[in-house]
Amino acid sequence: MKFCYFKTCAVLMMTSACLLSMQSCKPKTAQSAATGDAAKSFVAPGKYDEFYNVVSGGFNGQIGIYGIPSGRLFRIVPVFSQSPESGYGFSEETKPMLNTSHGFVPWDDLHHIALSQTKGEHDGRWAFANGNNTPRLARIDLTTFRTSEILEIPNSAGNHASPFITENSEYIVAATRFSVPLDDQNGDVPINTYKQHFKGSISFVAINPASGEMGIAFQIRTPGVNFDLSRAGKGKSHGWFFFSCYNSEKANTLLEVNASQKDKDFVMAVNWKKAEEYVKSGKAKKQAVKYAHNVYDEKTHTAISTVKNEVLVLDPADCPGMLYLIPCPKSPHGTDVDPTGEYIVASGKLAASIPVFSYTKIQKAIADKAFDGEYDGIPVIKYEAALHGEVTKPGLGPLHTEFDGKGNAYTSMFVSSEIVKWSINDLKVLDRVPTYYSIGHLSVPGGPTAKPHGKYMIAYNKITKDRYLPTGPELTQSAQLYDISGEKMKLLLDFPTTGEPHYAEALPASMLKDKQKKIFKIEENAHAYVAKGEGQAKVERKGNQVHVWMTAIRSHLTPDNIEGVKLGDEVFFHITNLEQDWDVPHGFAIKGANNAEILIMPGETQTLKWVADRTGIFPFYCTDFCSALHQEMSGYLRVSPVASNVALHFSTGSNKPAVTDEGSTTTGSPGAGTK
Ligand code: K7E
Ligand code: CUA
Repeated sequence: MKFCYFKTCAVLMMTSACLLSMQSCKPKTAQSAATGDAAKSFVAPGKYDEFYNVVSGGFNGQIGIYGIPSGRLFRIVPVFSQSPESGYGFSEETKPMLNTSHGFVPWDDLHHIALSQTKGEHDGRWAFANGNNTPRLARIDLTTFRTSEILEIPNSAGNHASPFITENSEYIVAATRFSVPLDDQNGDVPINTYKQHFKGSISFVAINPASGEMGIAFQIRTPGVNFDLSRAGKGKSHGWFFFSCYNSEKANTLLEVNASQKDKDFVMAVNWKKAEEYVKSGKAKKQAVKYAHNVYDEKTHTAISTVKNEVLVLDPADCPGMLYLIPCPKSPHGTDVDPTGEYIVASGKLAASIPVFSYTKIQKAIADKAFDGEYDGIPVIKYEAALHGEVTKPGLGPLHTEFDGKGNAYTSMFVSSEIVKWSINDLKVLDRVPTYYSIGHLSVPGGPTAKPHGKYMIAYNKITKDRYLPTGPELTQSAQLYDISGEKMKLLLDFPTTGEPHYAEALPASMLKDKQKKIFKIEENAHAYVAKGEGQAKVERKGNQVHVWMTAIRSHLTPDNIEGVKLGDEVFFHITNLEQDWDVPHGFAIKGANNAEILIMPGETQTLKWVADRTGIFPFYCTDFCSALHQEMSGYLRVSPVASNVALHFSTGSNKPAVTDEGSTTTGSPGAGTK
């Protein structure tokens, strides 16, 4: 790791080694600037935070829910990854959530959050997130903080420019990071035929306004560039989407060098209202594909995975006026639209300035045909014709920009490790603060909406180094909270995060806190194996499967003695939590289970599969300390040899001897029940 030192006011005094290597630079002010202003981030014991902060977990495939301004962690929501804490992805009911066309994929790399919007403002209904590796989108219900739905994206490889959302949640988008041969073609081609065979793809995923359910409305086939990030237009630019693309060189090796050859890459402007018209008029062609769509049903407490076989595809060659390219220096990363919808800020990682484009000028350039030729048949708008202006000398390695709704923009600078505040109107730099270290995304609550909630800004840093007590080679990830209510930005707090945070969105606590689901009503439980009372508890054999309808209530499991299971049997423990009080989950675990515990919420049924791999006695127990007699909340399962004639038998509270298939009782000595 190379370091360079600079004063925060003299950004240009960077060594060229630092710039070339794109490594982080350590601000010289590191210690002195980190005094903080603890009072402003202090939330007294028993008091609530002002904002819920929904934070991507990066390569842990989860989402973290934090309070702002305290930085306290409230919940980890498993999305693309199995969770041993809740049993998500381990229980029989939730395994289908992780089904894909590749089979069961229990992990992904989650980068971006999009909160649902109505009229350009947060509406507090759903959070959406992208799976970057095996391309997927997820929807999280903000009344349960659980993953409700996962949709796989075909014709994609690396779902990075995703899931950005339109101002009325009409669509979220999913644009491929890696161009690849299309799914219905033989992809077994030489890699050096990239230019010929590799294509890009942007999916428009429609959101059902009532249920939130996702469906791929159409895809747009694009040149074989790499899509990085995106934002929807809003207000006057509603109906448009803006995507940053790099690798306009279409390089397929040593991208570090070969995809940075050209002076400019592109921002792709997509007129999606026009695309909708083309779909309506029959311009879209059907393509055979295969992708999974997984939906969790809160009534049956079970997910169903459906495999779909078709997408509608628009070819830009058939759809004039749908796509335009705007030249953008150099390897743009974030593309962000200001609250008014007029300005589009593109952050070129290797650029010395930040170009700000004007929606009005883009429209005029299109009307005037102010083009600089074409790229793969798509008109390229003249840079100057689209440009509002450039922020000059902002810092090094601009990545992402957020807004405060007061005419200011805040851009994260990866290389120079700082946040730069500038004025959208005159493009003047107003303030800069160091970050510790190498900031990636930044987030202002409501920052990507038409009405930012302002007040705070959170930096999500890529490198932690000396900020916390060290923990061996792997250090915690780190976020920092800044006060942006005044003219100058002020650092308030460092707080660690789980996974690698990329983007996050925060919304006022008042939008969510009073509509949280507290229990599932037991009378509405439509699970196929529910036991709505202890009287319905039972054990049944179907071939080598044994199904246990078990109930859990403080402080016993029913049944708690089970005999007659044979070696090799697959035992399905279907456990219904009979509690109807908030905050009383029960857990379930059994020795030797090849998965995890399951945690069952009040009124819910969940299933743990367990295979009897040896004979003997196996204790099972509740894993969540639920009452003073939690330790007593347990039971025993007996496994007998295959040839044994111990009859299937279960009980709670009675202590009768086991029965053989012939009806006589066994005495319990080893080998009992055999003749
Ligand atoms: Cu949104 Cu982190 Cu994937 Cu920038 S990316 S940092
Ligand atoms: Cu139920 Cu511990």
